[in-house]
Amino acid sequence: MKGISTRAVHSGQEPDPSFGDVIPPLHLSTTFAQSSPGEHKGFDYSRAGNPTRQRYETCLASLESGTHAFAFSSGLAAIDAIIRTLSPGDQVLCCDDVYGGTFRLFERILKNQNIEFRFADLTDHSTLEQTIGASTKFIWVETPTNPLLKIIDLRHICDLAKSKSVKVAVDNTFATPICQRPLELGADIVMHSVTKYLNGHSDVIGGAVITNDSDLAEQIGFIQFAAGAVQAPFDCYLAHRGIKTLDVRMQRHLTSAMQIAEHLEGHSRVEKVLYPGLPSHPQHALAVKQMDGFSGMISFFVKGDLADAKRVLQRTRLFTLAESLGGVESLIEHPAIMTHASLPAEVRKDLGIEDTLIRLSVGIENVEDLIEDLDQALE
Ligand code: P1T
Repeated sequence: MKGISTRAVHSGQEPDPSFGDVIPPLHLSTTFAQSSPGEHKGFDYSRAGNPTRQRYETCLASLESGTHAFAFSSGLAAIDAIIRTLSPGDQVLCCDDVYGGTFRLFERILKNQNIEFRFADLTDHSTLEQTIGASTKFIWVETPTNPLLKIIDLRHICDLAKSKSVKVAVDNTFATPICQRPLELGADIVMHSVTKYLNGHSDVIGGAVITNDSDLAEQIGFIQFAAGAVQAPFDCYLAHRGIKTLDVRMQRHLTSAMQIAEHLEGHSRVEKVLYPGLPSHPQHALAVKQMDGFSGMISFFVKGDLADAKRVLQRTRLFTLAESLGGVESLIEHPAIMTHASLPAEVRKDLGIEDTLIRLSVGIENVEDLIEDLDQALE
């Protein structure tokens, strides 16, 4: 198999047979001519399948070492489709620290379909064993988690889950396949908010599901076709284009993030830094073993209170105060008020998502400019 950067550039990008376009054309058509009822060239209607989407899905599958991939209209639509494979009465055991929107989808929508969600600290192996029950069908893992950047042992979870016939789903948005490939570690299904690193340019909302379990693939494909949360062709085209530079972008994101994390750790105004690449991170050894790099997300606590955190958030000039992550431009945000506002205050408090917690998405700008920007905001 070719290297991941080669596959990011070439997978699904074979020159078009009609005119030899090196960049395959964008197929916007919603429907396809048939020579006789049911006879066509592989596509009949774009919700069911589209050539631009299919090329992009080939690339997604290749990068995550999967056999099947599905491009969804958002990360949350991808998560929704995975959970819809379950039946009433089934249980999902979920890591306690997840994106606020994932928590909201589980607790306020999917719970009403009689699916139970149990949240537990999956960095603790004894909790994991005790919490898996007879009705547990999926273990849902983010690693690194959003926003506390905990690292969860995928190999351990997958081995344990397999012994109990439970499937493991991994939200690989923060790590990307450049830093971590969960299917290779035994996971059954991987999803992404493509909105983030995979597209990389903050101009597409998208989701992806990748698996090498053909039964799961059949179910996800049917749910996508029947419920309709497909990614539009133009967005597939943009995301596929963005992915070509995924490896080079990630190398810059993670190198700069390491430098910034080290700098913040020595800063007098900073209480604590959370970054899996720092030896002070509680699961640093696991991160070294499990990941090929620690990605570009950093969370840190400023000294003081909410007012001090807000001052920093209002004063950065290169880091834009905005939700989301994974784009070429650096972003800064306040999880308690922004991305994780949908968590009840007591849940946030128990988890440690405090008012002084700030999250950075380190972009690909010159790192010395980013450090200077943070320094003047922290001053
Ligand atoms: O926004 P959407 O493409 O639907 O993806 C949802 C999602 C799923 N999983 C993770 C780990 C995520 O971080 C997200 C979206 N997160 C943000 C918008 C954010 O700022 O954290």
